[in-house]
Order: sequence, then C-alpha cells, then structure tokens
Amino acid sequence: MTDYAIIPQPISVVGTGDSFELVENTQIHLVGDSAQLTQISAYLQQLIQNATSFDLQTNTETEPGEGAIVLALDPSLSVGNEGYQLDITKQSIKLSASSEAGLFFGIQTLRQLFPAELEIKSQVSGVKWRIPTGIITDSPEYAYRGAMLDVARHFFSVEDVKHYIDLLAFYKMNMLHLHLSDDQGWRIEIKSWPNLTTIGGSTQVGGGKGGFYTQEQYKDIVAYAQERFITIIPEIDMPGHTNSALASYGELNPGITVPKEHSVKVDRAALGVEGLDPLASELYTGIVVGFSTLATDKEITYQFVDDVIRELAEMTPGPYIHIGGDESHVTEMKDYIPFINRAQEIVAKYGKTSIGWDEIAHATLLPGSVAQYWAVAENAKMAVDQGAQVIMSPATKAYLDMQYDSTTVLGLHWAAYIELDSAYNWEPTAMVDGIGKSNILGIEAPLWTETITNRSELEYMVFPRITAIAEIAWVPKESKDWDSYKKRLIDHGKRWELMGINYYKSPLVDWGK
Ligand code: TNX
Repeated sequence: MTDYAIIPQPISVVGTGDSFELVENTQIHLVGDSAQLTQISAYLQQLIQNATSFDLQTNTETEPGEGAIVLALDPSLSVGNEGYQLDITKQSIKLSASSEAGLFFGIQTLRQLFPAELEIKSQVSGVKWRIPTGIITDSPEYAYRGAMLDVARHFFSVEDVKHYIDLLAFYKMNMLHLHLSDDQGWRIEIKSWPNLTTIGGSTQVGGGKGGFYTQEQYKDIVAYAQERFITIIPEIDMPGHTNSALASYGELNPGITVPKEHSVKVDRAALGVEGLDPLASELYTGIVVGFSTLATDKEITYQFVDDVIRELAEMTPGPYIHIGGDESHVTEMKDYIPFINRAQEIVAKYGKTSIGWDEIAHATLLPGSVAQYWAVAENAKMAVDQGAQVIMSPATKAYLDMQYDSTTVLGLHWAAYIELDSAYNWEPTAMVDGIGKSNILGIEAPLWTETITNRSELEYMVFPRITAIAEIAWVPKESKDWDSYKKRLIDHGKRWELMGINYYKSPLVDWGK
C-alpha cells in the first residue's frame, strides 16, 4: 500500500505487499442485522457495477467464500461511532464497523483504493480491478464535517444538490447545510405562507427566474442524503437577509428600503398575487448585504417564524435548524437579542437544536445551541463562554466562494484569496483564543453563490479545496501533512477528470498531463 491515495488520510494504514482482485463472481457477504446494511450493500454493488459491469451477488446465510467482500456490523468493535476497519488480503476484503455510518465511510476508502476508472459511470474494459492488501483502521477527529450550499442567491436544482451530496460523501463529509432563504430568494415551500415561494422564490441574483423546492423535493433531498449518511441542516436566515420574505408579506416588513439598483417590482398580475399587502418590499437581485430585517416588534412575525420552523422541523429528521442571525445591520441590538432568544425557543419547541452564525452569541444561547464562527472571534468566544459549541467556518480559510488568487474569474475576495495551501494549512483549535478541541463541534465549508450560477462553476470553486477541509475535519492535527496531501491529490485529480468534475488546477500541485 505504498502508493494509495486516500483523502482524508486514514489514521493507520499498514500495507502487506500483495493485492486483491475483484472479479465477476466476487460476492458481497453481510454480517449483522440491520435494514440499512442491505441498503449499504446495494450502494456498494451499484458503485462497482457502473464501471466493471459485474453484478455482484449478496448473501447473508452462508459462510463467506473465497474472494468475498464482507461487510460486518459488529457493535462490540472499538473503532468509535463513525470508525471502521478494513482488512484486505489476497483472498478477501473484510470491512467492519460498529455502526452503519462506519461501514459507509469504509466503503469510501475502499472505493479510493481501486483504480481511478472505477468512477466511470459506464462499462470500462481492460482494467484489472485490483486493490493493495493491508489493514486500515480509521475514525474521524470531528463529529461535524460539513459543507454549506447557498441556494438562495442562485437556485440549484434537486439534481445539482444530489450531485454535490455524492461528492461530499466521497470525502466522508456528513453534514450539508442548505442556505434556503436570503434577500434574493426564498427556496423552500411553506404551505401556511405560500407567497414565500410564489413571490419570494421568483427571482435570484442577476434577475434569473429563481426557483424553490417543494416539500416533496426537499424530503427527497433529505432521504438521498440520509442514504449517504449526510444530515441536511436547513437554514432560514433571520432577522436580516429576509427581503424575499418581506416582498412576499408586507405585514412582516418594518418599512425597509431595498437598494434601488437591482430592485425589481413584484409583478402582481403575472404572479397571481393581486391582493398583496401594499407594505411588501420590492424584490432584490443585487448582492449588497445587510439592508433587510423582519419587523421584530410585531407578533405576526413570531407567528411566521413559528409556522416556518414547524413545517421545516416536520420534514427534517436531523437534529439541527439553522436560524442565520448574521449581518442584521438594520436591526437594533435591543431588538435583535430578544428576536434570537425567541427564535431559539421556537426551534426548541419543535424538538430541534439551533445553529446560528457567530453574531447569535449576543443573545442568550439555549443549552445545546451551536454558534458558527465565520468572522468575529469575540463572538465565537462569547458563545463558548455561554457553554455553546462552535462550528469552525473562518471566512479567511474555509469559504469556498473566496477566489483562489487575483486572477480567479468567479468568486469574491472580501475575506481573502484562498489558494489550496491556505485552505489546507490551518488548525481549527488555533483560530480563536480560548477555543479548543472540546469546544469545537466540527468544521464547515460554505459556498455562497452570489457569483456561482451552475454546477460547473460550483465544482470549480469547491474542488480541490473541499478535500482540504475534509482532511482537516477527519484527521488529527499531528497526522496532517501538506506534502503527502499534495501527492495524494494528483490521483484525485485523475478521478475528477473521469467523473467529469470541473476543478481548479492549483499550480501548487503537480497534476501531471
Ligand atoms: C457574508 S458569511 C455573508 C453572506 C455572503 C458572504 C459572501 C455570512 C454569515 N454572511 O451573506 O454571501 O459573506 O462571501
């Protein structure tokens, strides 16, 4: 196993110098009793079938024969909640874990050990499907390994989101935070407040037609993610970043002014909303932040928040709801604090835990609430002083919408230019004085989409930096190694070519031809 190229780097890899060859009659043997086990083996079966065209048979009754891939769920195994062990010999592959999630992550490692051609979606001939023998023991450093996609500034289709989920799963990420609302668009159907999508979802940055997920589509995304051991975290950003809601319901609007440039009159007749409250704001298609706020002094606002959170919670099996809370520049602090306090209570009432951007630390955090550090270290420290855990998303390191350098066409650079080495070489426990390992729930890399309009652009900003973030979230700091990572990345570049993924060929990596 000298030239394996696994990202994130497993905790321990011991090679034994031989190889296992996958052939047509290799079987998948399941040990353990769990419906999810069958689903995991179907996932592996499909993964292998695409390129090899082998239709591997699964069995549970008999002893594994020669040449089997064994997936063993063994609750007594001490590899941690999400850990796994891979024992590869010339005769067989044995993947064991104490949880289904561990098995799933182990499959991602296995997948990366095969020739890169495994990632081709149609039959490939002339490849020997061999993998090196050895023993791998592995488990993650952080429980929360996430990415965020802003579907509010530009809308992304269900298919695009699923595609992103597949790519995150490949790197053992387990959280996808969806930024579902912002000034420019409201992207999730709320049945009790239908204008949110008919009006609020009708446009996006630059004035495109926008879009939204029906509740059925959202549930479909959630289920797809769940099968890949990824939790969806829905965000409704409040009380700022709410113009799309204010344009949909005048009663929520305290009378804010939409920046003239890029403000768009709601076409009441075309959208079929003639009775719209005259206080409703205009739609907004620009990228200025910080001009909007909900009317925090009106009871109707809390009815609105309650309805939205209730409907969201009903279709979100994961434990978290993100309430935003960032850049509420036109909400006075005396109004902001009670608003965030009440929003957290509403989230708790529906059985969920709140996450908010670091500004929410100004409020009184409910036990369990999580603050997401992006900009202001003092806020993150205030959250920790209240007993909260923190998600690390420093804009200067983890923001996937930041340009790589001054020549990058897409993206912004208000926080920094983030070349690959900068995305890789930072240490979560060294970012904020007084915030250490036990205060950190995990790491998240947000992709804001003011300038990102489609799948190919998304991929270009995400790859390769997301792999640096995945490695920081999975690997203990002592084992992180920039030179080793750079070398392993070459193999991943090859895989991305075969997967048709558009990526930034950082000059720091020797990608080959
Ligand atoms: C700041 S990050 C924002 C977003 C923008 C982003 C662009 C955060 C909590 N707020 O509204 O999209 O910068 O990089």
